[in-house]
Amino acid sequence: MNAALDDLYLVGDVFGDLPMEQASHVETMVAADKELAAKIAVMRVGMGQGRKRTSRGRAIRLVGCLALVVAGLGAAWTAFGPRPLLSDNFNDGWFDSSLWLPPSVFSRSMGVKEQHGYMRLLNRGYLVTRAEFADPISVQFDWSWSDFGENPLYADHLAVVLRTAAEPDADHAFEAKDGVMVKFNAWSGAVEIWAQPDGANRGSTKSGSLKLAPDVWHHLRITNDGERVAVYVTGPAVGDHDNDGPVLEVRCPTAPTARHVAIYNREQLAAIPHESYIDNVVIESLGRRAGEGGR
Ligand SMILES: [Ca+2]
Ligand SMILES: [Ca+2]
Repeated sequence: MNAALDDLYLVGDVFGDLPMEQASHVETMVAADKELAAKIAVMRVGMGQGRKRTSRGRAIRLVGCLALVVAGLGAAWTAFGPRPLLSDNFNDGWFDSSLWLPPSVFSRSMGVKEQHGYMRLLNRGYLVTRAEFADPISVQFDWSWSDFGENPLYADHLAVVLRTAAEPDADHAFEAKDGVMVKFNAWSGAVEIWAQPDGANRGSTKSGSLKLAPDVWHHLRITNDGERVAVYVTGPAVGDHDNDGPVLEVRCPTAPTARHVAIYNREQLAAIPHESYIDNVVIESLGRRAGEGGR
């Protein structure tokens, strides 16, 4: 029996409409379940101990039933509505090879590993979706980085690359060779967007506009409606930004390209390693055409 029917059953009981056998069943359930007892007590108080059959009581009852039916429909929509294209909370300790590709370039210093409920990226560790995603999409997840150095210059950088084949370029510090790259730079406290085919900078926030402190979680969301790419940051990093608006939005029309999504962090510099943690990745279709907005 689903929650909505349960509630309708209880409404019937509150108004004394149930046949004796069902009313007895409700009383047995209520006696055995404190939570249910509290719920039905609230309903009885709310209905004015409403076992009297007045027209006002019937009207209240009707409104109550309608509210419960609407709530039931809402729950059904949540359960059966659109699903994310990809979702991973990294909680089972197994690198899900049905969702993610192995890194195409690997050295002993680089790492990508699911552990302790997160995905750990070490020294240009690449996390790459197995699937390719057509625009428009949104990508969101939680990010925290570790500060291993005594020198703030060695803060981590996190890159999120859309529309990419996710091939690291050995000639350019293993950055992705193609795509639209959103880089979160914890040293400069800024977000930058770089895009192929010319590799040009398409826009940056002001230096110091985002206080991307280590060892705290920042929630990052990037929308790509096929025409514009927008970046949203929530959490302690936001500084002076309005939480509801993008920290950066640039024009970046769709071009024919591969369509993987890649997330990677900074390479090892001198003896200083770089480590980032990722959690709760969700990729969704925005379900609208290009030019209709990215939220
Ligand atoms: Ca897993
Ligand atoms: Ca997790």
